Amino acid sequence: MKAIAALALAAATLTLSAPASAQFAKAEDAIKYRQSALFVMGQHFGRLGAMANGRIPFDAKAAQENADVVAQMAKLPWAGFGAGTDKGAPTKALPEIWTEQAKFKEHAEKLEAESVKLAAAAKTGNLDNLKAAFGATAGTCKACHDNYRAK
Ligand code: ASC
Repeated sequence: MKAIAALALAAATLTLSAPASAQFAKAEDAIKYRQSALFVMGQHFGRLGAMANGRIPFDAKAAQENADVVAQMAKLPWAGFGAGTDKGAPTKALPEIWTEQAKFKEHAEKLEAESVKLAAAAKTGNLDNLKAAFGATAGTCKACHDNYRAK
């Protein structure tokens, strides 16, 4: 009994501490999860873009906060692209995501890496640094969308 209780506790701890490898009850949940993560990331990324493109004044503190959220959110969507989640809810995800998994993963990792650099750039408080890192990060969004998202 003790061993079973210990195992159950270990499993619960793992689940609670690893949201990025969340298991989903059904494909629809995985699809909603990845779309939600990408949507939240896009909202925060958009605020950085507004500063980088001069549509709103540069606010170093806000930039840092938004970039930190982007860097965190960038880790999440990928758990929602598991096997069998190509359908189950409306989605623009293309079949190539599942037939070219290694390439798709490379795209995901590029976004994650650039968003970490973006957060570091935002911490410098320098608008030019932010602009450069924003452009590099946006390039990774676009590359993946061009290849793996329906128009
Ligand atoms: C954004 C956003 C994207 C990317 C992409 C970059 O702000 O929501 O998906 O930038 O448009 O090309």
